[in-house]
Amino acid sequence: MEQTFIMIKPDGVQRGLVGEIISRFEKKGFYLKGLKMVSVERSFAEKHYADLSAKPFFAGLVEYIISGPVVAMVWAGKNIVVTGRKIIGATNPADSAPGTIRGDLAIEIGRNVIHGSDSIESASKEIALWFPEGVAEWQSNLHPWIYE
Ligand code: RTP
Repeated sequence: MEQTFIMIKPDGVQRGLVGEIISRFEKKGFYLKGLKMVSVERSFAEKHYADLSAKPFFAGLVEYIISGPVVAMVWAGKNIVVTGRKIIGATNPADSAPGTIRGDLAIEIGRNVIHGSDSIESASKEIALWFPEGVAEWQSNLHPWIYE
């Protein structure tokens, strides 16, 4: 089953949106395989966003991610990488459709409450980075009611 890495950013945690965000993924039928709250070091945040290191917003992005605890998760389900990005909405909340997490819950690109892996390859890299200990092997017993 496909997996993705989802992170609730510090603004999402501080604003009390953890339950709301988890609920959206659960209600869709995806299942939670790993979950932890962590405060990351600067070097770790820089590693996670290494692909963006040349961008002008990189320093501000790193400050944002280390500004408070984040909730790191692994979610599983059919096409979860692409579908998860749809649930999350466009990077800039100003362009995110209503009904998406960012469309409903955020205003600015630099405070867009959530991260989701953008490909299967980055999902596996990010899961390995954030969950070096691995995640529990289990499958929801709702499986036959969600998948034919
Ligand atoms: P994410 O990685 O957080 O899921 O976001 P994304 O793929 O939708 O967007 P990406 O281009 O990878 O950017 C990562 C995060 O950097 C911040 N950002 N700020 N100020 C800016 O112009 C700007 N552009 C991007 C956002 O927090 C974005 O989610």
